[in-house]
Amino acid sequence: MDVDQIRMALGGNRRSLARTLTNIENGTVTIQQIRSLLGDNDSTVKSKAWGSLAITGAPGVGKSCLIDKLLKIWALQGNKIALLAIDPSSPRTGGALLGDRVRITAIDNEAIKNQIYIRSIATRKSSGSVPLIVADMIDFLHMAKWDKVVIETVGSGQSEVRCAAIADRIVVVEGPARGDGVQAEKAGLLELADAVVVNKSDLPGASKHAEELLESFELGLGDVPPVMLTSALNEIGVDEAAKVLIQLVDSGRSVRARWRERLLAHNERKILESPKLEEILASLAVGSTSIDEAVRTLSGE
Ligand SMILES: Nc1nc2c(ncn2[C@@H]2O[C@H](COP(=O)(O)OP(=O)(O)OP(=O)(O)O)[C@@H](O)[C@H]2O)c(=O)[nH]1
Ligand SMILES: [Mg+2]
Repeated sequence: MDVDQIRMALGGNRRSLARTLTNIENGTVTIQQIRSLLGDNDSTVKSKAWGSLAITGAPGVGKSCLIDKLLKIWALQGNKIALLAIDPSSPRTGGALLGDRVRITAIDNEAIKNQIYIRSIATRKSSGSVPLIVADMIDFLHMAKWDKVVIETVGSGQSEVRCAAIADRIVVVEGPARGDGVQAEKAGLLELADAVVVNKSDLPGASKHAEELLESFELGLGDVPPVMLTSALNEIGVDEAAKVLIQLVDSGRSVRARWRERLLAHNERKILESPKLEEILASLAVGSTSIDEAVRTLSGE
């Protein structure tokens, strides 16, 4: 562990920050090691304001475009914001690298570029549990005084949903209605939403979809999250969304679902990071152990 590098990162050096985050991503340093080095035992004050906000939704709904506008507004208000863009190089999203299709232009703005930090996470390279790597990166960014961390993640697939569940708040971005109502496949993600943004309001079907979403939330249990309409492209509704999102409160409705995802993520880490994993996989492959036995061994029973 490079102690000087960590101290420089915490002191505001961006190159050291990038390197430390890479080490966390590769598993060569853990957040526990960093905390014990600093004599810090997670004394983060739990305030009502969020420290991390996940922005999630299907590929192409306009998450990056919307985030670019939100970062600009929040930075101009004096916030320091880091963006962690997860899995932008996934084959599913057509291999569009961060900034490839939609550049985050907020960092080109001289007035605010020192208040914005952008980092992408290539999950395919990771051998550990991605959601918890993201959690550790958020922790380190907070330690380095990046008070607000925004996470962009595609909202399909278990690992991505779990990445979103790591954040203090979850915003689901949707597009205009495709005439198929609110799909069951999306219900799981919407269950986690503290707010929903229907983007591309310049296209037909957006307000209809916002109404459909409100109706389905009203049919469900608990409080109804804010549902907002934006056109990130034409910068319509974005100021209002920025205002609601920066002070977004935890919807009581999503708390249990979020803890379920976190519990599963921790369980996954236990398995993926077990020193016995390879050995157990080999035994399972040749049939010399049962799955029940393997689970018992991995959970240390
Ligand atoms: N008409 C319209 N197009 C938009 C709007 N917002 C974004 N787009 C376009 O939608 C496309 C996808 O935008 P992105 O911001 O890359 O979407 P994304 O959700 O980040 O996509 P992935 O990261 O690949 O999941 C781009 O061509 C944008 O220009 C909008 O409000 N209206
Ligand atoms: Mg994107």
